[in-house]
Amino acid sequence: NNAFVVGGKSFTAVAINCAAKAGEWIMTKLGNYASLEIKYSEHDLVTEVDKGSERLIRKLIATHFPHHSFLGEEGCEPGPEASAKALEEASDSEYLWIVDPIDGTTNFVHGFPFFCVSIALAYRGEIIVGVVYDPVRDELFVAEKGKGAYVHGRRMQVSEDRTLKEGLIATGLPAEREHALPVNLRGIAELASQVRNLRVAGSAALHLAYVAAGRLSGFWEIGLNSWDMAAGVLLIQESGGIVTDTKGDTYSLGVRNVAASNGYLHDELLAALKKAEAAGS
Ligand code: 2AM
Ligand code: CA
Ligand code: CA
Ligand code: CA
Repeated sequence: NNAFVVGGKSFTAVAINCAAKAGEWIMTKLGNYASLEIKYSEHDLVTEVDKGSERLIRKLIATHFPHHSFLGEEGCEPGPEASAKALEEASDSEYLWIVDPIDGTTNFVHGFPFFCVSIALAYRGEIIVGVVYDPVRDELFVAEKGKGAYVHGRRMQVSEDRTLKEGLIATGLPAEREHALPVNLRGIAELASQVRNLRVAGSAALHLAYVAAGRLSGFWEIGLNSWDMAAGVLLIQESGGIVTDTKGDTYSLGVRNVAASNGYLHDELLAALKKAEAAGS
């Protein structure tokens, strides 16, 4: 009895196939996308490549698993309220695919080679498959609940950096500039003095995959959506790391402010974020 195979079809194989096909197509459009639209604010971009990638993934999943539910970024109205509502509406699904067709659209638009496709499958609200594919480097990160996480077919393990002082930590600048940005800038100011160095590379899903792979010691970001994190969270959990919200509460699909790490320096990361939060009040 294999929880990842139903009716002879492997969820993971379909997720990998979708990510690979979408990623390959995205690369043909790098540097020559046709239309750029602004969604919610001037920091929130979408191209026809985001939409086409989502359409491709959605169709492929539907041919294999017609009764599964689907939550994709580009199928949602923009803005935090609409995405929270879409997740809420999808939350009683048995099987729910959670898809970000391009994570790092701003990078894609500028030709900065750090973006990915993120595909997760949740069963009754629990993430059971997570796939992040970086088409630039042809790196495929795959996790199955309880079965470990792999990159290039090799088992992943989080880093062994014990303290923030030895840590390479990443974050993202929130699209919402009025409230979330100042909060995160205080976090950056606090962390910058404590860590070995900080990175802000523009793809939450790929940052999470890098924590899983031991390339980053930790990551936090404010105001994310389920599709940015779902696959990456399982990658980290299956690589020995920890994911919570920025207050230290257990991760669930509705979390928007995320803190992820190798586990060793998690408390130190949370303490720094708490200090930054207090500094603003
Ligand atoms: P995207 O490229 O799929 O939009 C960078 O800090 C991270 O923030 C990326 O993962 C990016 O995902 C996400 N992001 C970009 N615009 C956003 C918005 N308006 N609301 C929430 N997250 C956003
Ligand atoms: Ca987006
Ligand atoms: Ca995203
Ligand atoms: Ca996206």
